[in-house]
Amino acid sequence: MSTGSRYTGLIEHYRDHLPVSDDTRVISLGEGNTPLIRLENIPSEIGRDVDLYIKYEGLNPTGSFKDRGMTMAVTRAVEEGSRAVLCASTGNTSAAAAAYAARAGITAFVLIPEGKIALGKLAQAMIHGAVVIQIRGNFDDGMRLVKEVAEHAPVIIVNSINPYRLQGQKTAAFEIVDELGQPPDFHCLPVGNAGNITAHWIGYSEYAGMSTQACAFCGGDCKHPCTAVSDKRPVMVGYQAAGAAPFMRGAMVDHPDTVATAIRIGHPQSWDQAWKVREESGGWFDECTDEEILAAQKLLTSREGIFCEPASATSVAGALRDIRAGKIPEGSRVVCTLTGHGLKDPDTAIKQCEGDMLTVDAELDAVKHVILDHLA
Ligand code: AN7
Repeated sequence: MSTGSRYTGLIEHYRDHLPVSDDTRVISLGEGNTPLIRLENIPSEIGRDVDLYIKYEGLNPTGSFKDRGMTMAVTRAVEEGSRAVLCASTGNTSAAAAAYAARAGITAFVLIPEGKIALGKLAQAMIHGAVVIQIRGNFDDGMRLVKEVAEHAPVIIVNSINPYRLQGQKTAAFEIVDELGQPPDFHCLPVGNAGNITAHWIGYSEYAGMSTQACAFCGGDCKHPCTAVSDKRPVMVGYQAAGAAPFMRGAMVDHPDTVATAIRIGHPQSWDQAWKVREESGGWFDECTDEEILAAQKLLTSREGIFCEPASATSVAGALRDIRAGKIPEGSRVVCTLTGHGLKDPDTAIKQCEGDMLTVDAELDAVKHVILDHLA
């Protein structure tokens, strides 16, 4: 069905690439179609000639990339007649599940690690009416429980072990190729469960395979860039928080810890797939300390006006280090995914800048002095 020029979400937009039929009732909040922003200040500040883009996934309806997978997973859950979905979450998956379940008129059950999810995400899960179950344990405990309980209750798991999640998320790669006309040389992502890096690889691979065929959208009679892409795919680079870096350790981590609570994950669900992505793309994994992550978050907000949550800044922290080191060479075109919006975690942002706030009397002189001193 044509909807004119109104953008109505990624399932409608990439319908031919996704597991839906003409009869499918699509559960959408207009997700996808997020900005690809070229960084203007940071590359010259670090003195490297790179073409560096941010894929700002924080601008999805619930503020993270999870919406891409959730529109697909909830659409299919509803199509299969399910009345409830279930997930474990470090926060963003629960926010997305809660919103899309509300939209669909079904129930979302979400398991979250007690005290370890950012305030905005908790607010979202609660206000959308999800049944929020805090567990005295971490995300990995929650994931284990979700798998167990789903065998005893009529619920569909909407974590990224649900294959429809990755199908939805692969569209981020489509958007990047559609916009740039070809894939970037390097694509850098934060890695937790490694679902998203896997999904991007699926997307890039599908588009590359299409390069010699007629355009899947119109049969070949259009200017759609998918007719023109080379069969090139990017080098995929995954960055983890140092306290939660099983891909660096080469083994599961039992007590993950990091300020980037979204990726406080020690037992990644897409372990094998992510190693395959690394191998097939010629990429690598690396880790960033909490200090590096927060510094990158601050750099993006203060130099480029882009506010992401700490986990998301991991991609930029790692990429900038690898660009400086020449591992990502000058002249490269690089995309970093910023997975979630900065407003998800206001506490961490404010804590970073606490000393910066001034309090003065409500008088002209006081305010004037601050401004003139500052500009002096
Ligand atoms: C902002 O919400 O796992 O490597 O339960 O929220 O695909 O797991 C979140 C993951 C990166 C990692 N950035 O992505 C959850 C959850 C943000 C995130 C990741 C997450 P994957």
